[in-house]
Amino acid sequence: QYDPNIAHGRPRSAYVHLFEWKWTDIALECERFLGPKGFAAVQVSPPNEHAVITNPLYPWWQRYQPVSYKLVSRSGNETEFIDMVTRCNNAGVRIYVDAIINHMSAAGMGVGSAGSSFNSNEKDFPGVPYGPRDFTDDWECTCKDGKIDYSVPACVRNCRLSGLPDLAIYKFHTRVMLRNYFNKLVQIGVAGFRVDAAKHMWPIHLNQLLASVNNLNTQWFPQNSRPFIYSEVINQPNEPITASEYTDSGRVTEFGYGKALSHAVLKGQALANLRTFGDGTGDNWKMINGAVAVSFVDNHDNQRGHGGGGNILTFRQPREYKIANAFMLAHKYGFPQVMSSYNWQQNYGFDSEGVWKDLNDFIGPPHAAGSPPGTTASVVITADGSCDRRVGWICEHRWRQITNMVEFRNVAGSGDQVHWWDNGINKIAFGRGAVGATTAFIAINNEDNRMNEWLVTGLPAGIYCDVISGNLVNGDCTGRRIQVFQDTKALFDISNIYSDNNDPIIAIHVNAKL
Ligand code: AAO
Repeated sequence: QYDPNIAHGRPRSAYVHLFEWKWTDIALECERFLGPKGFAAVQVSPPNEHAVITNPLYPWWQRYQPVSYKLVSRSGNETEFIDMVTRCNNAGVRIYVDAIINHMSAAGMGVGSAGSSFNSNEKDFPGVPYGPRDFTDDWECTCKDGKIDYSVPACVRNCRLSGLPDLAIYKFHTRVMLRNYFNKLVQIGVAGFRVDAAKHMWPIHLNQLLASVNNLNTQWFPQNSRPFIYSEVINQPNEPITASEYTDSGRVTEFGYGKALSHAVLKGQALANLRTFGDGTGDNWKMINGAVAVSFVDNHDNQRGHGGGGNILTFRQPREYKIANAFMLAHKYGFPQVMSSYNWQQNYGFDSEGVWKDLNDFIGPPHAAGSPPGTTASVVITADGSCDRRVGWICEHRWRQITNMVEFRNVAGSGDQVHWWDNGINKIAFGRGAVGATTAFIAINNEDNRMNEWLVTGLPAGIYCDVISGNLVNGDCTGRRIQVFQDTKALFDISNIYSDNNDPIIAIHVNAKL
């Protein structure tokens, strides 16, 4: 279903991907931060047993190589997982599981993170159990030389993605195993699933499987609630497989959103053009309808050059990244995902096939000092509420400019985009709500000169706290104050000085009114 199963009590309208975080850290984060700050949910890394890969050393992508559906992974064990889901639900924050169901590990003979032995060469995964008959037969693959040709749907769907043994999800036993896995998670209290590599499965098979999953746990969800589904489909305009083939079972990831937004913030085209971004008019920027989309600036793949290239903004360009996220969270389109990353040392060079890339794009999450290799470090929160950079977690979701825009979005609700203003190039502003009756308003100056404009905001008169430069604390604003006059006009004076603590954005809303 499209509905993200948000907790009742207060509006929540964006979720965060806590990439590679441990379950114990996520439980704490739900209680101390995400719940109070109005985040709707967390996408967690795959919780099931995965291959343990040592060449390269413990890459993050080992978690995309399932060995069984036992809930023991680099992020923690089953007890910790259950504790996290329980505590997050109780804090009003949902858990979405990254479900790797298209394939199993290709790591040869080995032992997985829960201790199950496997032999991928024989398609033997006794921890599930799966045997050769549960996979697509190699003869069914119509790709030339077994290499995926994205212009041929049958090849994309009946062959191995990156050499990973391809599960036949339509076969009886395979489907029972997958359904049991989903049902176990639903029973624990999980609210939804990201369907990894959906493009590589036939939509009809996926629909059948997902429809067979149980209703959500009534401890936290109303009777007959269905799991929220979003399928990962890297939609390329030039490929025959389209995202809309996957909207019967739920939303799809709209990769075009972050790509076009990053392009605009990097001045590849005018921000002013975003006036019609994804609003359904014209060709809708070749994006899927926002009501069935998950939007994001970057994800765990394209922030490191995997599966979906393009010039995507990431935490490495903080000023531009904050502009892009502020725009996304203010903008009506989709159900947005905020990325929360860890740092790694990039190392550009030619790989063995002569491709210029970051040779360190495999590096896994921060390592816990003094622990065995492959052990993930805990997140450390510093006195100012950010994550300790020395450990390596970036925690973009804790950047004030991003956190506070999540609240902006919650306040804006389903309000329309109104009172749009632009200077034709890279200064823009818009409100959310009805004409003359908005609840939130944002202005962005992405130019090398000052913005100094009186704009109609549609907001009630009064003094507002700019939630980009500060917070409303005990009725006082730690950032800039913006006065809205009776005619709903306010002065947006945004300098062009480049520094990290001078973001070229002003954002105000009725919940941060003095
Ligand atoms: C690892 C190794 C491999 C090895 C394999 C098996 O890296 O060398 O062969 O193990 O031993 C992650 C990693 C993989 C890793 C895998 C398993 O990214 O490197 O492989 O775990 O450990 C396609 C899929 C999409 C997928 C994406 C990565 O369609 O579903 O590749 N994303 C998900 C996850 C991802 C994960 C998996 C799936 C697997 O998010 O983290 O992989 O569970 C085209 C297609 C896309 C395609 C890309 C990349 O796009 O449209 O569908 O994504 O190619 O192959 C231009 C091109 C266009 C291209 C686009 C993006 O626009 O014109 O053709 O750029 O590159």
